[in-house]
Amino acid sequence: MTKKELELKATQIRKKTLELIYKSKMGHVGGDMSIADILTVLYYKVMKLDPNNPKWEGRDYYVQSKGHAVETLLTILSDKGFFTDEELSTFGSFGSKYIGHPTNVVNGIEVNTGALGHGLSIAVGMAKGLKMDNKLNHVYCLMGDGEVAEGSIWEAAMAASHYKLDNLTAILDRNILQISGKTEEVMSLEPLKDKWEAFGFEFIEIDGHDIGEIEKALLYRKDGKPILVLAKTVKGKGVSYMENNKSWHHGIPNQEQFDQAMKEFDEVLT
Ligand SMILES: Cc1ncc(C[n+]2csc(CCOP(=O)(O)OP(=O)(O)O)c2C)c(N)n1
Ligand SMILES: [Mg+2]
Repeated sequence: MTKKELELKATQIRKKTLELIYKSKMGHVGGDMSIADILTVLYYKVMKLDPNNPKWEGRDYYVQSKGHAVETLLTILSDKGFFTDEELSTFGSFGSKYIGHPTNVVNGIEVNTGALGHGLSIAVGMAKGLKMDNKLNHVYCLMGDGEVAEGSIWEAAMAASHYKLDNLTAILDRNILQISGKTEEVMSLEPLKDKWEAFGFEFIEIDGHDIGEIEKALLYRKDGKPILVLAKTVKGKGVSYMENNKSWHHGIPNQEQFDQAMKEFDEVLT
């Protein structure tokens, strides 16, 4: 896919994600919108995957540590053909396996996540295991910025550099907000570059909505070192009234707000 096609795909994914949230009346919309470009590049350009064979041995692995933003991931997985749109339309209803956080009973999802702070440890274990088996598969792990206030993230980071896991790319969705406000007010994180470098990571900072920068960063490799991609993003990206607004962490739009968002997406798509 070209850069232009990926940009359009990301907007289509945002639109479908919001339709899913609106219909099911649940979802973490702000964090979904901030990761749409990153996940689009990962799934349509970067990762080796086979939707017809989700457990294919040659696949790359994705761990979505910020599990609450599952709606974007599920929308992409259905669009890629891991399951049908019809199956996904049961999202959030009683008995459905398509629920508000990632679960590994869903085709294409490797691990259950949602209790924040655990994904990087799981990804480290995967990357270490692959190395022990002399496999070349790559592991990607996406974390929220509020999430990295969890101490377990830093234990995982220590282990990643100790084991020289250069088959691991961690992505930090730096949208500045967590559930209750700005990260720097709730639990200050900066200087993130110094911290990740001190923990032995190769640090790359990008605009998390620039398709070209995302692709370059996700394909970057450094011998003997895990990589941390700090993606500067906007929570609620793509819907004007949601952008940078903490009240859209998990809000559901009313009819008027939904129509407005669809209009804004359609303007980008036409
Ligand atoms: C261990 C744990 N504590 C608290 C929560 C509740 N919670 C869900 S999302 C969230 C905020 C996360 O912020 P961030 O990582 O910045 O994600 P964003 O939505 O901004 O992408 C919190 C505290 C949780 N899921 N897990
Ligand atoms: Mg955040």
